[in-house]
Amino acid sequence: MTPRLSLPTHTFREQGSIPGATGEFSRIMLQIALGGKLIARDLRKAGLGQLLGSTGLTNVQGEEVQKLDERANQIFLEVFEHQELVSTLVSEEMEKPYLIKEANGKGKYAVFLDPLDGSSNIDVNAPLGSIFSIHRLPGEGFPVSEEVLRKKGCEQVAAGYFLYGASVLLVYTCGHGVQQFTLDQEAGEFFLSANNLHIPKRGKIYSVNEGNHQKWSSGTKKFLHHLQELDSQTGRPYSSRYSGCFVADVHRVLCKGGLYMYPGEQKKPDGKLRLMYEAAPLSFLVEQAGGLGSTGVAPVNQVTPQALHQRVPLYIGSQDDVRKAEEFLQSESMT
Ligand code: AFP
Repeated sequence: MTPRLSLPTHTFREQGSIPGATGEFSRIMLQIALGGKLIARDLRKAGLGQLLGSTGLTNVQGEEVQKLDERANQIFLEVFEHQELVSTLVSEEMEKPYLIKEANGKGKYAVFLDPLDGSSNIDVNAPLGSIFSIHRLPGEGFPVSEEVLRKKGCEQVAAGYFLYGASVLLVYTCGHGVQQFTLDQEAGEFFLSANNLHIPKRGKIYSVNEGNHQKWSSGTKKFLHHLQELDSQTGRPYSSRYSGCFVADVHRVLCKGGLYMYPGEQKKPDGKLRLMYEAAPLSFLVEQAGGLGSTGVAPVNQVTPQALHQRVPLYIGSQDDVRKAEEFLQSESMT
């Protein structure tokens, strides 16, 4: 039986194959992995302690903060506290960038986080995720201003997610393909469970909250109608799957093909998903697997952020399916 490849072994082996690699990325990945393990541990026993329910607070997004949202954010703050590589954390749960004291502004990297994605699933034991994106900062000892942090998705050095489901998965890319690791809870370690994930060029699944149908543009409505038409030659109608957790729905289309969308709406033209720590990291990862991440009119990772918590409309998944969505949306914008 081939020995299982642990995350530390895999990252150190990868590092050896990248010219000039210093091992810094490996160290950051292992710290992120520790964050995922600690969150998975708390989720497993959330119903047994005082971790379910709301804090009664609202975050910068104006959304109600669940106790586990706050706990997940705190875990990542603690994981990155005693190190000097990462100088800054940007999180869905914090309005301002968090400067890590020990790094004293000298860290070369910034980590962008959605510490717990799918919060509406917490109290019903449905899938949850964490999303991370790593950017290289321009040199050491500079003031970490918001302007410096507003970097395009195409500048990410790594991105990925944890999926807290029947198994706990870590799926990430550092620009050399997409790897999937599964947590062996007894061993307390992630082991490689899928190498170089590749998304099918086209699928038969779409993920969207159809309850918002009346709020969509005519182009979006026409696209959904297209997916639902009876046409066996093009494998339509597609099946609808929507979990309420972006990570879980994107993982499904990554494995099986299809697309996830959170369209813009008449009163919310930018939709709901945040660019820097939701849409951009998963677009980077999906593109590394041969798929696409689009705002409907442009690649997500070519968008220049105007604000750290900026939202974007999102169509992400198989190349042919995202391109078809763009056709419907762009034909509408020309009318
Ligand atoms: P929460 O983390 O606030 O539950 O938002 C989850 C999310 O960002 C994404 O994970 C889901 O796909 C989407 O929002 C669900 O939003 P709707 O409930 O509006 O469909």
